[in-house]
Amino acid sequence: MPSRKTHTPLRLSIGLTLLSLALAACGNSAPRPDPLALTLHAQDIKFDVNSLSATVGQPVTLTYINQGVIDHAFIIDDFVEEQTVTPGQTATFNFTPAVAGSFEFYCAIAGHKAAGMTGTLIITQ
Ligand SMILES: [Cu+2]
Repeated sequence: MPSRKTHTPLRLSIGLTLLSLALAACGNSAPRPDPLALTLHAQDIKFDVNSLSATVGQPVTLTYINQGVIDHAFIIDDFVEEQTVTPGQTATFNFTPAVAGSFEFYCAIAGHKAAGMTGTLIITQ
């Protein structure tokens, strides 16, 4: 019957979806903690906070909002790659701290770090 055949692609699609969900579940042998949501506002010329805290092994989602009228950037040396964020733009940085310690974050635009756009990301066990 032609009407039965029209159902087959839908069933196949659902089957593949369930299979991919099952594979995704198998990939995570250890339960991962929920991501930690951090927010940092860049202004002209400062950050709204100069200290951020995170935990080893917990994924971080850092929302970086440029509230200023000039370009700002975000970088943590050897940790988060430099990215310029234009006025009004929001950028999201995802990373998972692997070691404890204090890491400097700053604005990579020339002169901004010296002007005070710097802070510390504190990672604890
Ligand atoms: Cu800046």
